[in-house]
Amino acid sequence: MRTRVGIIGAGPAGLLLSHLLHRQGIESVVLELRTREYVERRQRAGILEHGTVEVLRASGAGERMDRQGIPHQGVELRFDRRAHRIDLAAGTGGRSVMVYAQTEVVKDLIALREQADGQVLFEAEALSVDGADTASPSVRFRQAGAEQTLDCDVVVACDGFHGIGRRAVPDGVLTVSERTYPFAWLGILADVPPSCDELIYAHHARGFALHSMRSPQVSRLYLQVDPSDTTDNWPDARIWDELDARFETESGWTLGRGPVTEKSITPMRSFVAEPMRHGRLFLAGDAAHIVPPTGAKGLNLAVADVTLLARALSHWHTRQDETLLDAYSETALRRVWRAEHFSYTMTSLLHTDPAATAFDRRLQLSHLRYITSSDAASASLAENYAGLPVV
Ligand code: RFL
Ligand code: PHB
Repeated sequence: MRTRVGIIGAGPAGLLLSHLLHRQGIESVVLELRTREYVERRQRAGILEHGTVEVLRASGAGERMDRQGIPHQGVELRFDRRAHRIDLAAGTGGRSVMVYAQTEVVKDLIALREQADGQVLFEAEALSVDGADTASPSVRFRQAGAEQTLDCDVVVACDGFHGIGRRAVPDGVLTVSERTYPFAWLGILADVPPSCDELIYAHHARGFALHSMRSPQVSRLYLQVDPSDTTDNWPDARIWDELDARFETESGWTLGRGPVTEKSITPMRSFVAEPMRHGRLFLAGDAAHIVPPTGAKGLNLAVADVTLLARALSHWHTRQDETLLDAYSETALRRVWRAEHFSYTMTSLLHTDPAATAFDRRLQLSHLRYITSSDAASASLAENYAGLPVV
């Protein structure tokens, strides 16, 4: 098999890249380990930055998002048993975010690729990338028990944190920066209307909690738990009681309960591998970087990476000019590190570190009070949360 751009992974990064390239007249093949049903159901992100919304809309992938997504102009920080609203639009000259689940973005992109007769091969496991530093790289993959080779001009690894793409880069080329946290998130989906109009990020001595949503009928909730914890320790009643305790306010706010339809625990990590390129192999999205979810940045970074890359590949394709491709890693990493810093800051600000001293806890509360009482500090949070322009 031969294609111009071989893409490993049909997450948001791989699918959007394939779609954007198609619009520029560049053919690609996407190899995806899992089934279509699996990638369409995998519960993950829920918040699209302003720039992500614009990219999806401009590429013709925003039609259902504009009908079913829920625009949010603010978020709530809850601590000391009180609600404090951060006005996203006021702090950013009118930028906002959209509540539209990653599952829906993925479904929309797969449908668009299908309509255009794009090649997305499901249950096709990439095994290795060969010749990354030559002019004709290739991907060896296995589908239905048979091994095949996909010859390409360029390979883009969009295969997530556990993928094989990054590992194809020889030892010593990549610099890895990493941090783990003494927290994980227990996430649930529940068939109950959200108890709030905007997301609630709650800081509490018992630990962080987040109230998000998927639709007017479905709530998405998270609790900070120990990384070694398991869902077996969290029967539904215990989850609701713990959410009640962490979201409690002095004005008597109540959380609606409903049937829990999904439950999982996710560890938290910060990770960057740089540069995001080795010869004709490019890394994009979670394959190159991970952020803890508190800043809601992972999916948005994936979209920003492939938007840059699609532009650079198109420039190369139409003008035989590699300038933008050469600039890809440095340009993408500038945004990646801003998001790394913001995600780290939001995580440290809102979680309860079991090893924190009384001094640390006083600083944390002081920081929360500053952010929610200073226009300058809340505008800075709003600017980072709603997101910087994509290009
Ligand atoms: P993905 O989505 O992990 O897709 C990678 C794809 O590659 C496939 N794959 C392979 N295919 C072929 N051959 C192989 N050898 C392969 N190995 C792997 C995988 O099956 C998969 O389909 O990476 P991508 O495209 O870079 O997208 C990144 C996002 O998924 C991720 O950053 C976000 O979900 C992170 N995230 C959030 N991001 C946000 O922007 N806003 C949020 O509100 C937000 N909330 C979250 C999150 C992530 C979470 N978890 C579960 C980690 C909340 C949570 C709980
Ligand atoms: C979600 O809706 O899944 C979500 C929202 C905000 C975050 C993380 C996850 O910061």
